[in-house]
Amino acid sequence: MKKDTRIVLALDETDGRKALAIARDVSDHIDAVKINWPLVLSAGPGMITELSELTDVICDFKVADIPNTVKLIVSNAVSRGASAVIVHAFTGEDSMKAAVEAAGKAEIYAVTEMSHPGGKMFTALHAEEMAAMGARCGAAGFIAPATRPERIADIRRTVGDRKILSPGVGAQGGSAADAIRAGADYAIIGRAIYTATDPRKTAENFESEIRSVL
Ligand code: OMP
Repeated sequence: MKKDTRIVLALDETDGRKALAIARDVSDHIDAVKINWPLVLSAGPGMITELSELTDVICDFKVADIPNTVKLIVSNAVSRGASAVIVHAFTGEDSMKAAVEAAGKAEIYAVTEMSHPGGKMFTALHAEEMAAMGARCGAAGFIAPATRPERIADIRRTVGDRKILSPGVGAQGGSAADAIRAGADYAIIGRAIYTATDPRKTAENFESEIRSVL
C-alpha cells in the first residue's frame, strides 16, 4: 500500500454503484479503500475485485475464528484481490498465525483496541499484549483508535515500525492530525468522507490536515 496521503477510505456505503463512484472520485486523495460487511453483503464479494482495479483494497472482515475458518476466509479475500485483511487478535496465536500464512504476500492487520466506547471494556485491557502477539506472528499492521490518540502512542511503542491504521476520525470524534501525530501511519475515515456533499473536497481537506503535521 502506498503512503502518500495517509488516508484509508472506509467505504461502508451499501449501494455498490455509489460506492464505486465515490471511490473513483476520491482516488487521488486516498492510499487504499477499506471495505467491510455492509458493502460486501449488499453488493457482493465482486466489489473486492472491482475496487482492487482502482486502488489497494483492505478487507475489514474482522475475522475472529478457529485457524481453519480464518484460513478459508483470508485466502478467499486475497484471491479476489484484497491487499490486506483485518482480523481480530483476541482469538490467539494459532488463529493469527493461520491468517498470516493464508495471506501469503498480502498483509494481515490485527485489531488491538477498538475505537468506540465499548472498546475500553475488554479490548483496551489487553491491547498491548494482543499487539505484541500479532507482531510475533507476522502481522504487518495494527488497528488502534484515533478516538484515544494516547493509545496509538502506546501501541506504537509495542509494534515498532509496523503499520498502524487508526479509525475513529470524524464521525466518531477523533482527529486525523492527532492520530498521525500520535504515531499512526494512516487515518481510516468513513462517513466523514462518503456521506459528505463533496467527498473529493473533503478527502482533499483531510489530506491537507495530515500534511500539516508531517
Ligand atoms: P467511520 O466511523 O464512518 O469513519 O468508519 C470507521 C470504520 O472503521 C468502520 O468501517 C469501522 O468498522 C472501522 N473500525 C472502527 O471504526 N473502529 C475500530 O476499532 C476498528 C475498525 C476497523 O477495523 O477498521
